[in-house]
Amino acid sequence: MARLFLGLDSSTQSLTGIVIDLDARKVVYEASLNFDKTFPKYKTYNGTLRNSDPLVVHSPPLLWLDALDALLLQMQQEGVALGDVLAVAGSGQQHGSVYLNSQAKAVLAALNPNRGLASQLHDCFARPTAPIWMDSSTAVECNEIRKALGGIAATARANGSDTFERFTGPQIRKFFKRQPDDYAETVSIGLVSSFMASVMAGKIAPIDYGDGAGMNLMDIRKKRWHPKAIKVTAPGLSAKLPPLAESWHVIGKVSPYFPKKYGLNPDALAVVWSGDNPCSLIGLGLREEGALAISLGTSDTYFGYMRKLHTDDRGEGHVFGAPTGDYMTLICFKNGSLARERIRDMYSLDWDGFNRALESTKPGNKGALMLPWFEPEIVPRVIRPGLRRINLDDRDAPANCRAIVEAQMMSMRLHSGWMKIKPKRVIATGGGSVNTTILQVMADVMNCPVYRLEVSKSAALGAALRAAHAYLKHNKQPAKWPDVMAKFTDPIPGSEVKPNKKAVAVYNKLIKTFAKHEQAALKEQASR
Ligand code: XUL
Repeated sequence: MARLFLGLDSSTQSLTGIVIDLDARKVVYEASLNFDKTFPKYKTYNGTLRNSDPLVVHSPPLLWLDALDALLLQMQQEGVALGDVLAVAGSGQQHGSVYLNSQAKAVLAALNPNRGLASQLHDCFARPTAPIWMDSSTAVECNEIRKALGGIAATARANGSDTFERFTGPQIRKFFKRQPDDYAETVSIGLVSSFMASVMAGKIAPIDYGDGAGMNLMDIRKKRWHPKAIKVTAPGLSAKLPPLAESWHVIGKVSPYFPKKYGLNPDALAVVWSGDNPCSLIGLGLREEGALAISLGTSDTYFGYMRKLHTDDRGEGHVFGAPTGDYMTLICFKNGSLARERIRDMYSLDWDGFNRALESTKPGNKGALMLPWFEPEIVPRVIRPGLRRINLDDRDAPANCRAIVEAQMMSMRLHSGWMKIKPKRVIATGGGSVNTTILQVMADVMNCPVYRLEVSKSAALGAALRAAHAYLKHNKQPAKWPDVMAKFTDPIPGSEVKPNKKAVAVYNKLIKTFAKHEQAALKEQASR
Protein backbone atom coordinates (compact mmCIF):
# COMPACT_ATOMS: atom_id res chain seq x y z
CA MET A 1 0.00 0.00 0.00
CA ALA A 2 1.33 3.39 -0.96
CA ARG A 3 1.95 5.83 1.87
CA LEU A 4 -0.14 8.82 0.82
CA PHE A 5 -0.46 12.19 2.57
CA LEU A 6 -2.98 14.93 1.87
CA GLY A 7 -2.17 18.63 2.07
CA LEU A 8 -4.97 21.20 1.75
CA ASP A 9 -4.51 24.92 1.25
CA SER A 10 -7.44 27.17 2.10
CA SER A 11 -6.23 30.39 0.54
CA THR A 12 -7.97 33.67 -0.17
CA GLN A 13 -9.27 32.71 -3.58
CA SER A 14 -9.26 28.92 -3.70
CA LEU A 15 -8.96 25.58 -1.97
CA THR A 16 -6.16 23.36 -3.23
CA GLY A 17 -5.48 19.72 -2.47
CA ILE A 18 -2.20 17.93 -3.08
CA VAL A 19 -1.62 14.23 -2.45
CA ILE A 20 1.95 12.99 -2.21
CA ASP A 21 3.27 9.45 -2.37
CA LEU A 22 6.10 9.46 0.14
CA ASP A 23 7.83 6.34 -1.23
CA ALA A 24 7.57 7.26 -4.91
CA ARG A 25 8.57 10.86 -3.93
CA LYS A 26 5.89 12.21 -6.22
CA VAL A 27 2.90 14.49 -6.19
CA VAL A 28 0.18 12.06 -7.33
CA TYR A 29 -2.78 14.44 -7.31
CA GLU A 30 -3.31 18.16 -7.42
CA ALA A 31 -6.54 20.13 -7.83
CA SER A 32 -7.85 23.58 -6.99
CA LEU A 33 -11.35 24.98 -6.67
CA ASN A 34 -11.74 28.67 -7.31
CA PHE A 35 -14.19 30.15 -4.81
CA ASP A 36 -15.84 32.79 -7.02
CA LYS A 37 -16.34 30.45 -9.95
CA THR A 38 -17.35 27.31 -8.07
CA PHE A 39 -19.63 28.94 -5.50
CA PRO A 40 -21.23 32.04 -7.08
CA LYS A 41 -24.00 31.99 -4.47
CA TYR A 42 -21.63 33.50 -1.91
CA LYS A 43 -21.15 36.53 -4.18
CA THR A 44 -17.44 36.80 -3.43
CA TYR A 45 -14.95 38.80 -5.45
CA ASN A 46 -11.53 37.12 -5.42
CA GLY A 47 -12.79 35.18 -2.41
CA THR A 48 -13.81 38.25 -0.45
CA LEU A 49 -17.10 40.00 0.28
CA ARG A 50 -17.74 43.52 -0.91
CA ASN A 51 -18.07 46.10 1.83
CA SER A 52 -19.05 49.76 1.65
CA ASP A 53 -15.87 50.52 3.61
CA PRO A 54 -12.91 49.55 1.37
CA LEU A 55 -10.76 49.00 4.44
CA VAL A 56 -13.01 46.19 5.62
CA VAL A 57 -12.33 42.84 3.92
CA HIS A 58 -14.14 39.72 5.12
CA SER A 59 -14.79 36.24 3.72
CA PRO A 60 -17.55 33.74 4.51
CA PRO A 61 -16.26 30.64 6.38
CA LEU A 62 -19.23 28.62 5.10
CA LEU A 63 -17.76 28.99 1.62
CA TRP A 64 -14.54 27.32 2.77
CA LEU A 65 -16.62 24.42 4.15
CA ASP A 66 -18.55 24.00 0.91
CA ALA A 67 -15.20 23.99 -0.90
CA LEU A 68 -13.85 21.26 1.40
CA ASP A 69 -16.85 19.05 0.68
CA ALA A 70 -16.63 19.74 -3.05
CA LEU A 71 -12.90 19.07 -3.29
CA LEU A 72 -13.11 15.78 -1.40
CA LEU A 73 -16.05 14.70 -3.56
CA GLN A 74 -14.05 15.52 -6.68
CA MET A 75 -11.09 13.53 -5.38
CA GLN A 76 -13.33 10.55 -4.64
CA GLN A 77 -14.94 10.76 -8.08
CA GLU A 78 -11.57 11.00 -9.78
CA GLY A 79 -10.45 7.81 -8.05
CA VAL A 80 -7.86 9.22 -5.63
CA ALA A 81 -6.96 6.43 -3.18
CA LEU A 82 -8.27 8.35 -0.15
CA GLY A 83 -8.32 5.09 1.81
CA ASP A 84 -4.49 5.05 1.64
CA VAL A 85 -4.07 8.54 3.10
CA LEU A 86 -2.19 8.24 6.40
CA ALA A 87 -2.43 11.86 7.55
CA VAL A 88 -3.98 15.17 6.53
CA ALA A 89 -2.55 18.61 7.24
CA GLY A 90 -3.35 22.01 5.89
CA SER A 91 -2.41 25.56 5.20
CA GLY A 92 -4.58 28.63 5.66
CA GLN A 93 -4.33 32.23 4.56
CA GLN A 94 -2.70 33.87 7.56
CA HIS A 95 -4.25 36.23 10.13
CA GLY A 96 -7.96 35.65 9.24
CA SER A 97 -10.10 34.84 12.27
CA VAL A 98 -13.22 32.73 12.85
CA TYR A 99 -15.59 33.28 15.79
CA LEU A 100 -17.53 30.24 17.04
CA ASN A 101 -20.42 30.19 19.50
CA SER A 102 -21.42 27.68 22.18
CA GLN A 103 -22.99 25.26 19.68
CA ALA A 104 -19.86 24.64 17.64
CA LYS A 105 -18.19 22.05 19.84
CA ALA A 106 -21.14 19.66 19.86
CA VAL A 107 -21.78 20.06 16.12
CA LEU A 108 -18.11 19.41 15.27
CA ALA A 109 -18.13 16.27 17.40
CA ALA A 110 -21.15 14.79 15.64
CA LEU A 111 -20.82 15.74 11.96
CA ASN A 112 -23.45 13.88 9.97
CA PRO A 113 -22.22 12.43 6.63
CA ASN A 114 -25.71 12.65 5.19
CA ARG A 115 -25.56 16.43 5.27
CA GLY A 116 -23.02 19.01 4.08
CA LEU A 117 -20.55 20.76 6.38
CA ALA A 118 -21.84 24.26 5.68
CA SER A 119 -25.47 23.46 6.53
CA GLN A 120 -24.43 21.75 9.77
CA LEU A 121 -22.15 24.55 10.95
CA HIS A 122 -24.43 27.33 9.72
CA ASP A 123 -25.60 28.32 13.23
CA CYS A 124 -22.23 27.87 14.96
CA PHE A 125 -20.80 31.34 14.33
CA ALA A 126 -20.86 34.29 16.71
CA ARG A 127 -19.69 36.36 13.74
CA PRO A 128 -20.86 35.03 10.37
CA THR A 129 -17.94 36.44 8.39
CA ALA A 130 -14.21 36.30 8.98
CA PRO A 131 -11.97 39.36 8.71
CA ILE A 132 -9.00 38.29 6.56
CA TRP A 133 -5.44 39.47 5.92
CA MET A 134 -6.57 42.07 3.35
CA ASP A 135 -8.54 43.98 5.99
CA SER A 136 -6.89 47.20 7.08
CA SER A 137 -9.62 48.72 9.22
CA THR A 138 -7.92 48.44 12.63
CA ALA A 139 -5.38 51.28 12.67
CA VAL A 140 -6.89 52.64 15.92
CA GLU A 141 -6.68 49.27 17.65
CA CYS A 142 -3.11 48.76 16.38
CA ASN A 143 -2.12 52.02 18.05
CA GLU A 144 -3.89 51.13 21.28
CA ILE A 145 -2.24 47.71 21.55
CA ARG A 146 1.19 48.97 20.45
CA LYS A 147 1.05 51.76 23.02
CA ALA A 148 0.02 49.40 25.80
CA LEU A 149 2.91 47.07 24.91
CA GLY A 150 5.48 49.90 24.98
CA GLY A 151 5.92 51.01 21.35
CA ILE A 152 7.07 49.49 18.06
CA ALA A 153 10.32 47.82 19.13
CA ALA A 154 8.85 46.44 22.37
CA THR A 155 5.83 45.06 20.52
CA ALA A 156 8.02 43.42 17.86
CA ARG A 157 10.28 41.93 20.53
CA ALA A 158 7.30 40.59 22.45
CA ASN A 159 5.43 38.90 19.64
CA GLY A 160 7.66 38.87 16.57
CA SER A 161 5.91 41.75 14.79
CA ASP A 162 4.74 45.25 15.43
CA THR A 163 0.94 45.55 15.42
CA PHE A 164 -0.47 45.36 11.89
CA GLU A 165 -4.04 46.04 10.77
CA ARG A 166 -4.44 42.55 9.33
CA PHE A 167 -3.12 40.76 12.43
CA THR A 168 -5.69 38.95 14.54
CA GLY A 169 -5.30 40.74 17.90
CA PRO A 170 -6.25 44.19 16.54
CA GLN A 171 -9.12 42.54 14.63
CA ILE A 172 -10.40 40.90 17.81
CA ARG A 173 -10.14 44.20 19.68
CA LYS A 174 -12.17 46.00 17.06
CA PHE A 175 -14.83 43.27 17.20
CA PHE A 176 -14.99 43.51 21.00
CA LYS A 177 -15.32 47.32 20.84
CA ARG A 178 -17.91 47.48 18.06
CA GLN A 179 -19.95 44.33 18.78
CA PRO A 180 -19.57 43.61 22.50
CA ASP A 181 -22.63 41.33 22.60
CA ASP A 182 -21.39 39.17 19.74
CA TYR A 183 -17.95 39.11 21.32
CA ALA A 184 -19.52 37.91 24.58
CA GLU A 185 -21.28 35.14 22.65
CA THR A 186 -17.98 33.97 21.16
CA VAL A 187 -16.75 30.83 22.84
CA SER A 188 -13.78 30.07 20.61
CA ILE A 189 -11.69 32.24 18.28
CA GLY A 190 -9.60 30.40 15.74
CA LEU A 191 -7.59 31.24 12.65
CA VAL A 192 -8.53 30.07 9.16
CA SER A 193 -5.98 27.29 9.67
CA SER A 194 -7.21 26.12 13.07
CA PHE A 195 -10.87 26.41 12.04
CA MET A 196 -10.35 24.14 9.04
CA ALA A 197 -8.29 21.75 11.20
CA SER A 198 -11.15 21.71 13.75
CA VAL A 199 -13.52 20.55 11.02
CA MET A 200 -11.09 17.86 9.82
CA ALA A 201 -10.59 16.59 13.38
CA GLY A 202 -14.16 17.06 14.63
CA LYS A 203 -13.02 19.10 17.62
CA ILE A 204 -11.55 22.53 18.37
CA ALA A 205 -7.97 22.37 17.09
CA PRO A 206 -4.89 24.12 18.49
CA ILE A 207 -3.22 26.98 16.65
CA ASP A 208 0.34 26.17 15.61
CA TYR A 209 3.29 28.43 16.47
CA GLY A 210 3.65 29.39 12.81
CA ASP A 211 0.21 30.91 12.41
CA GLY A 212 -0.07 31.88 16.10
CA ALA A 213 2.79 34.32 15.61
CA GLY A 214 0.67 36.26 13.11
CA MET A 215 -1.81 37.36 15.75
CA ASN A 216 0.06 39.93 17.90
CA LEU A 217 -0.94 37.66 20.78
CA MET A 218 1.87 35.09 21.08
CA ASP A 219 5.11 35.44 23.02
CA ILE A 220 7.56 34.71 20.20
CA ARG A 221 10.36 33.66 22.57
CA LYS A 222 8.42 31.44 24.94
CA LYS A 223 5.93 30.26 22.30
CA ARG A 224 2.91 30.67 24.55
CA TRP A 225 0.09 33.21 24.69
CA HIS A 226 1.48 36.57 25.76
CA PRO A 227 -0.45 37.47 28.95
CA LYS A 228 -0.11 41.24 28.54
CA ALA A 229 -0.95 41.25 24.83
CA ILE A 230 -4.05 39.20 25.56
CA LYS A 231 -5.04 41.46 28.44
CA VAL A 232 -4.76 44.69 26.46
CA THR A 233 -6.53 43.23 23.41
CA ALA A 234 -9.92 42.27 24.86
CA PRO A 235 -11.38 41.14 28.19
CA GLY A 236 -11.89 37.43 28.70
CA LEU A 237 -9.86 36.64 25.58
CA SER A 238 -7.66 34.03 27.19
CA ALA A 239 -10.62 31.65 27.67
CA LYS A 240 -11.62 32.02 24.01
CA LEU A 241 -8.26 31.04 22.50
CA PRO A 242 -7.38 27.42 21.78
CA PRO A 243 -4.04 26.06 22.98
CA LEU A 244 -0.88 26.59 20.93
CA ALA A 245 1.00 23.61 19.52
CA GLU A 246 4.00 22.52 17.48
CA SER A 247 3.31 22.19 13.76
CA TRP A 248 3.61 18.40 13.91
CA HIS A 249 0.99 18.08 16.64
CA VAL A 250 -1.54 15.34 15.96
CA ILE A 251 -5.05 16.44 16.99
CA GLY A 252 -6.44 12.91 16.68
CA LYS A 253 -7.92 10.83 13.91
CA VAL A 254 -9.95 12.54 11.20
CA SER A 255 -13.64 13.03 11.99
CA PRO A 256 -15.66 9.92 10.96
CA TYR A 257 -17.59 12.27 8.65
CA PHE A 258 -14.79 12.09 6.06
CA PRO A 259 -14.27 8.30 5.97
CA LYS A 260 -18.01 7.68 5.86
CA LYS A 261 -18.70 10.24 3.17
CA TYR A 262 -15.60 10.16 0.95
CA GLY A 263 -13.82 6.92 1.84
CA LEU A 264 -10.93 8.66 3.58
CA ASN A 265 -8.88 6.23 5.70
CA PRO A 266 -10.66 6.21 9.11
CA ASP A 267 -7.25 5.93 10.83
CA ALA A 268 -5.79 8.94 9.00
CA LEU A 269 -4.28 11.42 11.44
CA ALA A 270 -5.62 14.97 11.59
CA VAL A 271 -2.53 17.15 11.96
CA VAL A 272 -2.67 20.84 12.99
CA TRP A 273 -2.82 23.30 10.14
CA SER A 274 -0.45 26.23 9.76
CA GLY A 275 -0.32 29.52 7.88
CA ASP A 276 0.33 29.58 4.15
CA ASN A 277 3.72 31.21 4.56
CA PRO A 278 5.07 28.68 7.10
CA CYS A 279 3.71 25.91 4.85
CA SER A 280 5.35 27.47 1.79
CA LEU A 281 8.65 27.56 3.65
CA ILE A 282 8.47 23.75 3.77
CA GLY A 283 7.04 23.38 0.26
CA LEU A 284 10.00 25.36 -1.09
CA GLY A 285 12.53 23.29 0.86
CA LEU A 286 13.79 26.19 2.98
CA ARG A 287 15.23 24.47 6.01
CA GLU A 288 18.69 25.94 6.54
CA GLU A 289 19.83 29.44 7.49
CA GLY A 290 20.49 31.53 4.40
CA ALA A 291 17.80 29.72 2.37
CA LEU A 292 15.14 32.19 1.40
CA ALA A 293 12.38 32.76 -1.08
CA ILE A 294 11.34 35.83 -2.97
CA SER A 295 7.82 35.73 -4.27
CA LEU A 296 7.15 38.13 -7.11
CA GLY A 297 3.39 38.57 -6.93
CA THR A 298 0.90 41.41 -6.68
CA SER A 299 2.99 42.36 -3.68
CA ASP A 300 6.51 40.98 -3.37
CA THR A 301 7.37 38.93 -0.30
CA TYR A 302 10.78 38.02 1.02
CA PHE A 303 10.79 35.13 3.46
CA GLY A 304 13.19 32.62 4.84
CA TYR A 305 14.25 30.23 7.51
CA MET A 306 15.73 31.60 10.76
CA ARG A 307 17.48 29.51 13.38
CA LYS A 308 18.28 32.12 16.02
CA LEU A 309 15.52 34.56 16.82
CA HIS A 310 16.03 38.20 15.83
CA THR A 311 13.18 40.68 15.70
CA ASP A 312 12.95 43.93 13.77
CA ASP A 313 13.10 46.98 16.06
CA ARG A 314 11.85 49.13 13.18
CA GLY A 315 8.78 46.92 13.10
CA GLU A 316 8.78 46.44 9.31
CA GLY A 317 9.29 42.68 9.13
CA HIS A 318 7.73 39.68 10.81
CA VAL A 319 8.95 36.61 12.62
CA PHE A 320 6.69 33.56 12.66
CA GLY A 321 7.24 30.04 13.97
CA ALA A 322 8.55 27.65 11.31
CA PRO A 323 7.10 24.14 10.92
CA THR A 324 10.57 22.80 11.69
CA GLY A 325 10.23 24.11 15.26
CA ASP A 326 12.53 27.07 14.54
CA TYR A 327 11.59 30.46 13.13
CA MET A 328 10.88 32.08 9.80
CA THR A 329 10.92 35.68 8.72
CA LEU A 330 8.72 37.51 6.27
CA ILE A 331 8.66 40.98 4.81
CA CYS A 332 5.90 42.18 2.55
CA PHE A 333 6.58 44.87 -0.04
CA LYS A 334 3.35 46.32 -1.35
CA ASN A 335 4.74 47.71 -4.63
CA GLY A 336 5.54 44.44 -6.39
CA SER A 337 4.25 43.24 -9.76
CA LEU A 338 1.73 46.03 -10.06
CA ALA A 339 4.52 48.59 -9.80
CA ARG A 340 6.60 46.75 -12.42
CA GLU A 341 3.53 46.69 -14.65
CA ARG A 342 3.02 50.42 -14.16
CA ILE A 343 6.51 51.12 -15.51
CA ARG A 344 6.09 48.57 -18.32
CA ASP A 345 2.82 50.22 -19.37
CA MET A 346 4.20 53.73 -18.96
CA TYR A 347 6.61 52.94 -21.81
CA SER A 348 4.04 50.87 -23.79
CA LEU A 349 6.06 47.68 -23.52
CA ASP A 350 5.12 44.03 -23.16
CA TRP A 351 7.21 41.79 -20.87
CA ASP A 352 9.56 40.85 -23.73
CA GLY A 353 10.11 44.51 -24.45
CA PHE A 354 10.62 45.22 -20.76
CA ASN A 355 13.25 42.46 -20.56
CA ARG A 356 15.03 43.63 -23.68
CA ALA A 357 15.09 47.14 -22.25
CA LEU A 358 16.49 45.83 -18.98
CA GLU A 359 19.13 43.79 -20.78
CA SER A 360 20.23 46.75 -22.89
CA THR A 361 21.34 48.60 -19.77
CA LYS A 362 24.19 47.90 -17.35
CA PRO A 363 24.02 46.89 -13.66
CA GLY A 364 24.04 50.07 -11.58
CA ASN A 365 22.17 52.00 -14.27
CA LYS A 366 24.93 54.66 -14.35
CA GLY A 367 23.78 55.77 -10.89
CA ALA A 368 20.17 56.39 -11.95
CA LEU A 369 17.78 55.38 -9.19
CA MET A 370 14.06 55.10 -8.55
CA LEU A 371 11.82 54.88 -5.47
CA PRO A 372 8.79 53.10 -7.00
CA TRP A 373 6.17 53.86 -4.36
CA PHE A 374 3.08 53.91 -6.57
CA GLU A 375 0.98 52.68 -3.62
CA PRO A 376 1.49 53.50 0.07
CA GLU A 377 4.37 51.18 0.90
CA ILE A 378 4.57 48.82 3.88
CA VAL A 379 8.36 48.49 3.82
CA PRO A 380 9.65 51.09 4.30
CA ARG A 381 6.55 52.84 5.70
CA VAL A 382 5.46 55.27 3.01
CA ILE A 383 2.23 57.12 3.62
CA ARG A 384 2.59 59.60 0.78
CA PRO A 385 2.87 57.46 -2.30
CA GLY A 386 4.52 58.66 -5.46
CA LEU A 387 7.14 57.70 -7.98
CA ARG A 388 10.48 59.34 -7.29
CA ARG A 389 13.35 59.42 -9.82
CA ILE A 390 16.94 60.25 -8.88
CA ASN A 391 19.40 61.07 -11.71
CA LEU A 392 16.91 59.27 -13.93
CA ASP A 393 15.50 60.71 -17.16
CA ASP A 394 11.80 59.92 -17.42
CA ARG A 395 12.14 59.72 -21.25
CA ASP A 396 14.69 56.91 -21.02
CA ALA A 397 12.55 53.73 -21.08
CA PRO A 398 15.38 51.17 -20.66
CA ALA A 399 16.88 53.04 -17.69
CA ASN A 400 13.45 53.21 -16.02
CA CYS A 401 12.90 49.45 -16.50
CA ARG A 402 16.25 48.74 -14.89
CA ALA A 403 15.70 51.29 -12.16
CA ILE A 404 12.48 49.74 -10.85
CA VAL A 405 13.90 46.20 -10.67
CA GLU A 406 17.13 47.37 -9.04
CA ALA A 407 15.16 49.48 -6.55
CA GLN A 408 12.94 46.58 -5.55
CA MET A 409 15.85 44.18 -5.08
CA MET A 410 18.01 46.70 -3.19
CA SER A 411 15.06 47.53 -0.95
CA MET A 412 14.68 43.83 -0.12
CA ARG A 413 18.34 43.53 0.76
CA LEU A 414 18.32 46.74 2.77
CA HIS A 415 15.22 45.97 4.79
CA SER A 416 16.14 42.39 5.59
CA GLY A 417 19.39 43.40 7.30
CA TRP A 418 17.78 43.05 10.77
CA MET A 419 17.55 39.28 10.20
CA LYS A 420 21.36 39.08 10.36
CA ILE A 421 21.24 36.26 7.81
CA LYS A 422 23.48 36.18 4.76
CA PRO A 423 21.50 34.85 1.79
CA LYS A 424 22.99 31.57 0.46
CA ARG A 425 20.30 30.63 -2.05
CA VAL A 426 17.05 32.17 -3.17
CA ILE A 427 14.02 30.34 -4.52
CA ALA A 428 12.11 32.65 -6.80
CA THR A 429 8.36 32.06 -6.93
CA GLY A 430 5.19 33.86 -7.97
CA GLY A 431 4.10 35.01 -11.42
CA GLY A 432 7.10 37.29 -11.95
CA SER A 433 9.61 34.49 -11.33
CA VAL A 434 9.38 33.24 -14.92
CA ASN A 435 11.25 36.39 -15.89
CA THR A 436 14.92 35.36 -15.80
CA THR A 437 16.12 38.87 -16.56
CA ILE A 438 14.63 40.02 -13.27
CA LEU A 439 16.13 36.97 -11.54
CA GLN A 440 19.61 38.00 -12.73
CA VAL A 441 19.26 41.35 -10.94
CA MET A 442 18.01 39.43 -7.90
CA ALA A 443 21.08 37.14 -7.93
CA ASP A 444 23.44 40.09 -8.37
CA VAL A 445 21.92 42.23 -5.60
CA MET A 446 21.59 39.31 -3.14
CA ASN A 447 24.99 37.91 -4.15
CA CYS A 448 23.82 34.31 -4.27
CA PRO A 449 22.32 31.90 -6.79
CA VAL A 450 18.60 32.00 -7.57
CA TYR A 451 16.55 28.87 -8.44
CA ARG A 452 13.03 27.98 -9.43
CA LEU A 453 10.96 24.94 -8.38
CA GLU A 454 8.60 22.64 -10.26
CA VAL A 455 5.56 22.81 -7.96
CA SER A 456 3.79 26.15 -7.97
CA LYS A 457 1.41 25.29 -5.12
CA SER A 458 4.08 25.46 -2.44
CA ALA A 459 1.69 25.97 0.49
CA ALA A 460 -0.36 22.85 -0.31
CA LEU A 461 2.81 20.83 -0.96
CA GLY A 462 4.24 22.10 2.33
CA ALA A 463 1.06 21.01 4.10
CA ALA A 464 1.32 17.52 2.58
CA LEU A 465 4.98 17.29 3.64
CA ARG A 466 4.00 18.44 7.15
CA ALA A 467 1.39 15.66 7.24
CA ALA A 468 4.10 13.13 6.34
CA HIS A 469 6.51 14.55 8.89
CA ALA A 470 3.90 14.52 11.67
CA TYR A 471 2.90 10.94 10.80
CA LEU A 472 6.51 9.71 10.93
CA LYS A 473 7.16 11.51 14.23
CA HIS A 474 3.89 10.23 15.70
CA ASN A 475 4.92 6.68 14.82
CA LYS A 476 8.44 7.20 16.19
CA GLN A 477 10.00 6.74 12.76
CA PRO A 478 12.93 8.84 11.46
CA ALA A 479 11.49 12.22 10.46
CA LYS A 480 14.44 14.46 9.52
CA TRP A 481 13.22 17.33 7.38
CA PRO A 482 15.83 16.95 4.58
CA ASP A 483 14.74 13.31 4.18
CA VAL A 484 11.04 14.16 4.22
CA MET A 485 11.51 16.90 1.61
CA ALA A 486 14.04 15.09 -0.61
CA LYS A 487 13.15 15.26 -4.34
CA PHE A 488 9.83 17.08 -3.69
CA THR A 489 11.56 20.43 -3.34
CA ASP A 490 14.48 20.01 -5.77
CA PRO A 491 15.01 23.04 -8.05
CA ILE A 492 14.11 22.77 -11.73
CA PRO A 493 17.26 21.40 -13.43
CA GLY A 494 19.05 24.21 -15.22
CA SER A 495 17.06 26.93 -13.44
CA GLU A 496 20.07 28.29 -11.55
CA VAL A 497 20.85 31.96 -12.13
CA LYS A 498 24.36 32.69 -10.84
CA PRO A 499 25.45 36.06 -9.49
CA ASN A 500 27.84 38.00 -11.69
CA LYS A 501 30.87 39.13 -9.64
CA LYS A 502 31.24 42.49 -11.33
CA ALA A 503 27.57 43.32 -10.88
CA VAL A 504 27.71 42.23 -7.23
CA ALA A 505 30.50 44.76 -6.63
CA VAL A 506 28.46 47.50 -8.31
CA TYR A 507 25.44 46.82 -6.09
CA ASN A 508 27.49 46.54 -2.89
CA LYS A 509 28.41 50.16 -3.50
CA LEU A 510 25.18 51.43 -4.99
CA ILE A 511 23.05 50.16 -2.13
CA LYS A 512 24.62 52.75 0.18
CA THR A 513 23.59 55.58 -2.15
CA PHE A 514 20.15 54.02 -2.53
CA ALA A 515 19.76 53.88 1.27
CA LYS A 516 20.68 57.56 1.56
CA HIS A 517 18.08 58.63 -1.01
CA GLU A 518 15.45 56.44 0.58
CA GLN A 519 16.14 57.96 3.99
CA ALA A 520 15.94 61.47 2.55
CA ALA A 521 12.60 60.71 0.88
CA LEU A 522 11.19 59.26 4.10
CA LYS A 523 12.38 62.24 6.09
CA GLU A 524 10.81 64.56 3.59
CA GLN A 525 7.40 62.83 3.84
CA ALA A 526 7.58 62.99 7.63
CA SER A 527 8.28 66.73 7.58
CA ARG A 528 5.31 67.55 5.36
C1 XUL B 1 1.34 37.38 5.45
C2 XUL B 1 0.06 37.73 4.77
C3 XUL B 1 -0.27 37.06 3.49
C4 XUL B 1 -1.33 36.00 3.68
C5 XUL B 1 -1.76 35.56 2.30
O1 XUL B 1 1.59 38.13 6.56
O2 XUL B 1 -0.70 38.53 5.22
O3 XUL B 1 0.86 36.49 2.89
O4 XUL B 1 -0.85 34.96 4.45
O5 XUL B 1 -2.56 34.46 2.33
